[in-house]
Amino acid sequence: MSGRMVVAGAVTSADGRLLLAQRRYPPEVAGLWELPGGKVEEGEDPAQALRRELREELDVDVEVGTRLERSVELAHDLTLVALWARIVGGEPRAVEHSRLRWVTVDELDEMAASGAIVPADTVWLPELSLRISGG
Ligand code: DCM
Repeated sequence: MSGRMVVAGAVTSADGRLLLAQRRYPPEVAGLWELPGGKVEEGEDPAQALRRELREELDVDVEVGTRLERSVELAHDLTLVALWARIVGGEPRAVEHSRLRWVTVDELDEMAASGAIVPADTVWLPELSLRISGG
């Protein structure tokens, strides 16, 4: 792993859904759905960065769990990782995204099949499907 890290949250609900957020920018991915998150800042660990990003983007407090296995090398020397998380305070709202959606595993699969998921985030589909379907 080199360069800076971007951390995304695999935010799950007690009833087995995953929180997806629809991007507004840049044009290549505007309208596509992602695991919300952002760049890890100097002096932060990934969990701290995710808690900060999800407060900024979703207006919620989250408890962060373990890391998903896969990571992705993005352009511009950025490495994208994901952490499991659950909401412990607040109701999520789309502060920076166009919309938010809680999806079931079937809905996630359909969205992926129709190309609605941000390309980088598709590496996590197997892990996400296993977890949110109760595996
Ligand atoms: N990114 C991604 N998938 C995510 C979150 C971020 O591919 N779930 C990418 C998009 C940008 C970079 O990481 O290239 C920085 O994200 P942002 O623009 O949200 O700060």
